[in-house]
Amino acid sequence: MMEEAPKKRRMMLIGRSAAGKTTLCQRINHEDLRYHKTQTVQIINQNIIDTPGEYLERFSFRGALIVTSTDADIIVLVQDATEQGTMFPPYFNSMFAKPVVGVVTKCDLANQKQIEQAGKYLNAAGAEKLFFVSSVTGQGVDELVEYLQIL
Ligand SMILES: Nc1nc2c(ncn2[C@@H]2O[C@H](COP(=O)(O)OP(=O)(O)OP(=O)(O)O)[C@@H](O)[C@H]2O)c(=O)[nH]1
Ligand SMILES: [Mg+2]
Repeated sequence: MMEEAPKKRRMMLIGRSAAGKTTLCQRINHEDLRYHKTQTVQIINQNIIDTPGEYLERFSFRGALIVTSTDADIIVLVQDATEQGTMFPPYFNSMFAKPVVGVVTKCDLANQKQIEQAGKYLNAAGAEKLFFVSSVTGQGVDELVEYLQIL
């Protein structure tokens, strides 16, 4: 029998525009942080699926999100700590037949109350575990990567 190298797990990032999905990818991959708007689904290093915010914001893209999620092992909901409100409806996790975790981004810009509120939105959306990160300072990113086992 042929031995196969252990397959890397693949995560899919979902969150509204400017939530910090692409910047988190850059931080995870130790790249320079530079802003560019994500226009279409991007597969990065085989282990991360980065999606444009529009896939969450526009209801007509929901089907595309579900189809894309079949290529992922784990779904990561990304919520900006400084955002008022959320785009994630309650039980959003039930759209996917995959484990769903939540990441609160931009913790470097937010106060404790904002960070807690963002976590509540993600819990309501069905995230089974939460991570609190800043892609600028690197806070929380190693813990996330270790949990996801994507590297
Ligand atoms: N201070 C701070 N800024 C961040 C953080 N994460 C992202 N940003 C900034 O937020 C802006 C949007 O970040 P992106 O990562 O491009 O957002 P996105 O979720 O990929 O957005 P779309 O591609 O439009 O869906 C950029 O200017 C980032 O520099 C963070 O943790 N801290
Ligand atoms: Mg992006």
